[in-house]
Amino acid sequence: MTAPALLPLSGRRIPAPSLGPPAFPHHRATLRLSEKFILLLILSAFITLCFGAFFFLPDSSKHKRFDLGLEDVLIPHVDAGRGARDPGVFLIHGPDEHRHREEEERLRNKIRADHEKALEEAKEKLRKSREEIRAEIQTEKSKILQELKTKENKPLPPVPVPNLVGINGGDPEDTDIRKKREKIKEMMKHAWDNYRTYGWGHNELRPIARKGHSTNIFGSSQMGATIVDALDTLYIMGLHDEFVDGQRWIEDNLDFSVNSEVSVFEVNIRFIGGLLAAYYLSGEEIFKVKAVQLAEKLLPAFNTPTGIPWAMVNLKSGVGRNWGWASAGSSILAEFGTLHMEFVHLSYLTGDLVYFKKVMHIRKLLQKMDRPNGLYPNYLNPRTGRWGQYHTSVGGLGDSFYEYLLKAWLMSDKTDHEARKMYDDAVEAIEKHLIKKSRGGLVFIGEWKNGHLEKKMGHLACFAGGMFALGADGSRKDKAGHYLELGAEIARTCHESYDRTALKLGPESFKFDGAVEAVAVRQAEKYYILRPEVIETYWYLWRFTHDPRYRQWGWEAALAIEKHCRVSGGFSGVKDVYSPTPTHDDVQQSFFLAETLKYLYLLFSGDDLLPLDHWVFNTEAHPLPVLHLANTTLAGEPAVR
Ligand code: DMJ
Repeated sequence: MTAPALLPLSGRRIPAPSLGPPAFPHHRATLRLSEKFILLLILSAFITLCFGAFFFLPDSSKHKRFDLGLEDVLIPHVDAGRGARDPGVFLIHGPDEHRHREEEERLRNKIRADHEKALEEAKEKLRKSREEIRAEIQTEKSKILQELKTKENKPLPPVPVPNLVGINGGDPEDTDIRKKREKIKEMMKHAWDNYRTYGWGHNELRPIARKGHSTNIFGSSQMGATIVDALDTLYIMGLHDEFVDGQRWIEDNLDFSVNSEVSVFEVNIRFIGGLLAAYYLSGEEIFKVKAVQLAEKLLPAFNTPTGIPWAMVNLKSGVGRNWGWASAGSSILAEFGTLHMEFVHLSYLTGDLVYFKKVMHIRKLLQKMDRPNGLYPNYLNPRTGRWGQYHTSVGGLGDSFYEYLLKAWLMSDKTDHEARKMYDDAVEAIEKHLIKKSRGGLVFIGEWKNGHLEKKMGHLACFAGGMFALGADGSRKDKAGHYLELGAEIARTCHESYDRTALKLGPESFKFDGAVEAVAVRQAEKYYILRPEVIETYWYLWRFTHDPRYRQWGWEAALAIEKHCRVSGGFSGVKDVYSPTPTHDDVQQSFFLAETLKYLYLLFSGDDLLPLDHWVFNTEAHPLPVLHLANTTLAGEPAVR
């Protein structure tokens, strides 16, 4: 080996002395030590430099370092209220300044301590040989694998099954209604059979291309989203061969040890919700086991400084991150706020409080936060725990957070009073600031954006008609009649949005602007992708009022879907509901089988099928039984079984 040239800090190369054979026996070791010493020197110089830059640069330069990923820690605080520098950021006001300065100081100390720890660890590593390091990694790997194996094989504790009332039946006496229900079942068969033939195992179906389809919410692997999402609909419709077929696929193929980055929210509502409902309805253990395996894979998403989960998580590595489009690296209210029902059931079924604690932590954190006008903004930064853009909506980005507050209360057999209070407070603020009546007398829910009300309502927001009706009983000051009426008004508005189109199907979003009422204006808002929300609201209103108009409106929607969305290879969304000749988007969404067809089927069934005092539907229409949690306030204690 030739002795290397040494590189001093000045950069001038000093030739290594050419002394022939080593002058002393530890020459190789000495050289390795020198290399380590230099490496250490460079490392410490770099860290000192970073500290220097952080502490001695003027304040403004610190605030600009967004690209270092410290933006959330360093968002500037100003007294002047919103909008002064970045209209998208909800700023902190004067009285809180002291608290925030302390918070900054605490964060700075934490960063300093982390750096010192990292330096120590680096020094420690340098002291070890390559073989030692390799062995350490190997041991760590086997330990994790062993832990995983033990977890996967661990039998779940036996739990008393809650009272499962009305999982079959609902046969209508009226022949006409019976026929309608049969027709919906036939539509389900058509959707399922074509998926079975052309898309089996894929997440969704392209009914025209007749092949599988997927989107980034499901990650990169084939997780059979349609199978899992459709199981409980198959079950309640009595399609048992199809149900068993789906069950076999899940037993043999559904594997969560995949290197795939999925949406925590979507996987929770469709997969965990779907598996739990299938378990409760059928009693087949496999669904419970799979639900728990998947839930364990989602847990690393909660490893953020605040405990507000990332929007996405890699199922294999556990690495999480947020959507690139979300304001200032934020998590989304409707995503991290729509985990509660499933996670409470997971704790109930496993006896492991970890799930319950995660969602209660989110709730507690939200309770502590300031809410402008009593409204919850849609964006919350999981690093800093501060609101992002000041945008509130009962449609996309916000919707199911409110739904889950109400349903947490219902699901706890009305013992979770904290959830009910949060729901009541939120609805009062929504009514005050977001709900308006158009000139033509249509009640709509607008969106609060950057200081003003946008008179625009999304198809997604139409679910709220059903939510208001569901929450009527138990409302404050005995305003049950008022909320039922509000739900009916929203149902009427959403029906108008369908009725004012050529296809009698609702647009993605519609406006209330001058002469324009309940009509989409922009081309990009004219599509219908087989969404359920309007039919969902009809069903809840039907259950609470038995007013025949809801069955009539539901039937109109079913006929329109049959006429314009049905193709020989399944059902497809349409791109423009105002064009009499529909263009298809060639996607059969999994929620069409989970929700749209289920709500239609229930609309033409008797109330004894899945009665609402025993079942609560998650936001993907998966029914979960009410847990009679008497004697517990759900405030951190295990559910009483
Ligand atoms: C479904 O996945 C759920 O209903 C979710 O809460 C909102 N969007 C879709 C259906 O439109």
